Amino acid sequence: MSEATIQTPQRGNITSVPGAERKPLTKKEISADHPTWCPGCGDFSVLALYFKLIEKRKMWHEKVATVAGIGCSSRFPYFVQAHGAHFLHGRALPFASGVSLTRPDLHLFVFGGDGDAFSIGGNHLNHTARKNIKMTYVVMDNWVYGLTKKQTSPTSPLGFKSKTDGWGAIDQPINPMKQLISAGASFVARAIPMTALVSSTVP
Ligand SMILES: Cc1ncc(C[n+]2csc(CCOP(=O)(O)OP(=O)(O)O)c2C)c(N)n1
Ligand SMILES: [Mg+2]
Repeated sequence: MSEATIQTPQRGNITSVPGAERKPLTKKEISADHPTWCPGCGDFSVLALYFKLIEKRKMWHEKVATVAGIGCSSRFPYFVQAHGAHFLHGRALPFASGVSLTRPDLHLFVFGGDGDAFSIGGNHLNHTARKNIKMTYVVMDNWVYGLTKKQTSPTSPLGFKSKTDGWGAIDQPINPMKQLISAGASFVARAIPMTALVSSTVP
């Protein structure tokens, strides 16, 4: 490793010794603001996995960028130490595409909710998958518009009672996996409670 100045939030500037092995970042070094999610929210598990990933894969602050739209889940960039942007509702993907194309050396993570990804940002989702832009998109799908206090989202199940469907949702929910595969995403995986789309070989 060549000599370089490394910025860490806890330790300030560290000039590395040439040839010295850089230690993986710890959870303490990668965390930023205290998460403001409600107790018990599944979003915490995504954050916990993110910390593990950064540590295990030895990723460095200066090589990671996080981008999000608007929603509870989209507050993710505030909770981690990395380059980050909290952008417009549904517009995280076009913003992130610009980051990816200009900085292909970065590990780019995009975070958002089901409303952000499949509703207001649905069009961008299809085209980003089609273009196979290098990024990891994590959709934290809680089947509802959480931040705005419970409106029906595109993944809300039939009969779901919300502020916009007092008698229960009558529209068939979308199937995110089918949609992303048919749009051309190169890697798609689903877990509870999140849906992850990796649009290229990252990380
Ligand atoms: C252009 C625009 N339209 C509507 C809103 C209001 N709004 C903020 S978050 C949100 C939905 C968030 O739902 P989701 O993406 O599922 O995220 P969650 O809060 O569930 O994590 C809406 C409709 C907004 N901020 N901007
Ligand atoms: Mg949601």
